Amino acid sequence: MRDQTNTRTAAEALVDQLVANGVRHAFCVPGESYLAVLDAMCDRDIALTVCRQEGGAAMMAEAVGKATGRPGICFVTRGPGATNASPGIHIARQDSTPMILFVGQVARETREREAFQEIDVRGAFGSIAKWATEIDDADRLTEIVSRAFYTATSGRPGPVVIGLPQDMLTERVTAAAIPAFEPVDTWPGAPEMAELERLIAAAKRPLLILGGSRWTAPACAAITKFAARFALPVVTSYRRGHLFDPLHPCYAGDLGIGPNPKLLDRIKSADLVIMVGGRLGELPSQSYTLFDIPRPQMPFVHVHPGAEELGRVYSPHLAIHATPTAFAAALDNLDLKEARGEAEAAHADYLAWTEMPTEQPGGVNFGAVMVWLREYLPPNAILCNGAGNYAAWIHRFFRFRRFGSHVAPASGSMGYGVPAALAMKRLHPDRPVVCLAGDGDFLMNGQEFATAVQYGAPFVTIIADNSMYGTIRMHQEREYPGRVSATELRNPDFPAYARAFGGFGVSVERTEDFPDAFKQAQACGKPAIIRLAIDGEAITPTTTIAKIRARSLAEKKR
Ligand SMILES: Cc1ncc(C[n+]2csc(CCOP(=O)(O)OP(=O)(O)O)c2C)c(N)n1
Repeated sequence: MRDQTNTRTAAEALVDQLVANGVRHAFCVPGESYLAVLDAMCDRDIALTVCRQEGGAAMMAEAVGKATGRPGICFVTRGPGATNASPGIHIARQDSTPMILFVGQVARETREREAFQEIDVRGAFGSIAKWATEIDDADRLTEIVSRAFYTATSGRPGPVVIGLPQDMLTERVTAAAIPAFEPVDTWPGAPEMAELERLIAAAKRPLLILGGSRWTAPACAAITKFAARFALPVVTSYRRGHLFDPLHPCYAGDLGIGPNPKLLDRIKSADLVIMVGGRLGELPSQSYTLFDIPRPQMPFVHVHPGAEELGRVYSPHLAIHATPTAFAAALDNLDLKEARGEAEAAHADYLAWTEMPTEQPGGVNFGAVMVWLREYLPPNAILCNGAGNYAAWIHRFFRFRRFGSHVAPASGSMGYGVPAALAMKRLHPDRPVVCLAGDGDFLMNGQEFATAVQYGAPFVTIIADNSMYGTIRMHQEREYPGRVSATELRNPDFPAYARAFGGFGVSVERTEDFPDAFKQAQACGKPAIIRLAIDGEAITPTTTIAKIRARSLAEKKR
């Protein structure tokens, strides 16, 4: 509460500064360590979502950072709260997402006694956060929070973690608020763009790969215009499918797990690859086999907002230190009269690979479900998911038509879909939001279904229930055929779970029953769970457990 002296507590100054920086949503699990912040939230214009576990809260903040390009905000308490939040920090780091995690900390005079739940914020988060610090002096709070916004968003974005000693938060401060930050753009230089022009003009089979963060809808539109001018095939990197309309005639496909073999051939035979925004990490690079390291076999242009990423793994023929937004805007000036790529053939390959669902064992064909959803959902729908083999059907058969319509962890963390879907529904109450989850995946943060009910956030969760940690079982059958260990699951009755939490639940045993179930789930106006009975044999869109096992056994006999 404000006193008569016109000073604010450090906690009030902190919340004011969040508001000044455009923060409208924050996610938390409360703790006695930061009561002063919770109190300051009472009279300020921030929608605070109270969650059931810090992992969920941190993933919600990460999802907001991913979707908006501005730091997602999360508050947790010291030791157990902070460590519970760590998966969100790891995702933000690997996915280059701006976020700020505030950790209520023990009082300064008890520090380093291993006081109750004390955590060394700098030590614990030093290697996974972009910056981890603690505010020791209340008078420097606004300076440090301002820096956190710049650090989280500049260059290659990432997570910042800030410890807030409990006694510091109630000190009175006179420091004025620091003006709102704006992310800093890095523009490509004229010599680099001239060299890019020369490389494209000389190429017969150039292609673009889009990935990473620091994109906007106008940047995606500028890239689309550029690709269309020169018929350049455009590939999207793992979990970045929303950067390019898959029905645009230049779209060549998704480069992630289980990509179209024809797409891989096309990339391998390209005579110029231009990677914009992403890192070409382990999954899109097909376990670092697609391009030679350190020097790719074909002319390779890497455009990245983080100077330290250029030359880190791949030694590019041309490095362009620029944000995707600035790079895309600069493309209009390229003068390339003759250049033509092979977009038409690439797009035909993409459509052929994704048009029809593959045959699957069992009553529910998840590919057919995804095809139905892609036709039924409007382009502004947002899909969220975590990790598991079920996601292979999303990547292959769904079509993300708009920037920001897919929110999923490129870092492959399970448990992400429910928190992300809730965060998206809080941000965009008018847009349809669908969470896709595996049975294992869902229960990693399934408790946040209660948060969805509490806030009346009616998104639909579709659980592909195959009663196992399918991805790991698949690897198990490849490496140790027939020796099933720690991958079987006995699941709860998911529709009953939904109802017990105050939501809607239904189980679908046959593909043809899915459309009605989905329409009912959408119409009920509550958070909903549709459980799909997926046959355990249907392990990927193209193979079965039995086939993988038989092949591995045959190979081992040789
Ligand atoms: C937090 C986390 N823990 C463990 C893993 C390793 N992992 C990847 S996929 C997977 C199994 C996923 O099972 P499920 O959600 O049921 O989906 P399925 O693969 O069966 O479709 C596991 C355990 C992970 N990626 N993330």
